[in-house]
Amino acid sequence: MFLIPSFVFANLLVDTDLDGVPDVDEINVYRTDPGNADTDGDGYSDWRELNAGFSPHNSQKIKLKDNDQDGDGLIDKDELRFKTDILNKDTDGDGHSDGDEIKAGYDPLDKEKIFLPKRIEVNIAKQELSYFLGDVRMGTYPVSSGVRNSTPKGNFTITNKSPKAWSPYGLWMPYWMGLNSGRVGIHELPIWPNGYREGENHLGTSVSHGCIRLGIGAAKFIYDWTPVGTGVVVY
Ligand SMILES: [Ca+2]
Ligand SMILES: [Ca+2]
Ligand SMILES: [Ca+2]
Ligand SMILES: [Ca+2]
Repeated sequence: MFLIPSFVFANLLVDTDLDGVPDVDEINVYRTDPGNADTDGDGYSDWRELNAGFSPHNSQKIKLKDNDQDGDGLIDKDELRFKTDILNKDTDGDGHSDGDEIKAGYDPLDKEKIFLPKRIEVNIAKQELSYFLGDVRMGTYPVSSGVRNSTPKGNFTITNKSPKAWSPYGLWMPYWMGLNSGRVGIHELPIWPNGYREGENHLGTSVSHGCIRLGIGAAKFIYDWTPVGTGVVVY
């Protein structure tokens, strides 16, 4: 009586070329040849390459995170994370490449002009800010949050932005994004009126009055990427 379920299970995971990657995944996910254990003919099986993070489509020894097999501006690793076609520049056939859609925040799997939801998460214990497009974590930066747990935790929304805001503590806060939590926001390392910039060495430790400080470069990037209305989870 135990044979029946295992037979069904084995049937669901047909692996024609016996390389360890089921046909269904070769066809739908990795776009490798389900009838050839070594799609790119480099001597390493598709399974072995995928498990080690290498491209099974490129006979050069190149990782999924460094390879853009279809040349659409989206690396193979991100194609797998966004579930786009690793071998098709324009998965949804709307005339815009997968890479351009992700850069602009559109859903690369939907012909309609639908934005993927953007979200920011701040991990106080790790002193890190991550930004998400859809379910995909796009990147992480070190932050400096409020000393003695003065940064409020919870779910917030970006309610206003300013390229250079003035703090009641008497300093400039470049690339300010205010949260609906009162006076707290996300901004670049602050600048005193005499031009002194609070140091990068604060990143990774909580020294602010409650705001979430980002480093130079990271702050501008997040400022440009984030529209007003974006959700921010602080935990
Ligand atoms: Ca296979
Ligand atoms: Ca191979
Ligand atoms: Ca690509
Ligand atoms: Ca497209």
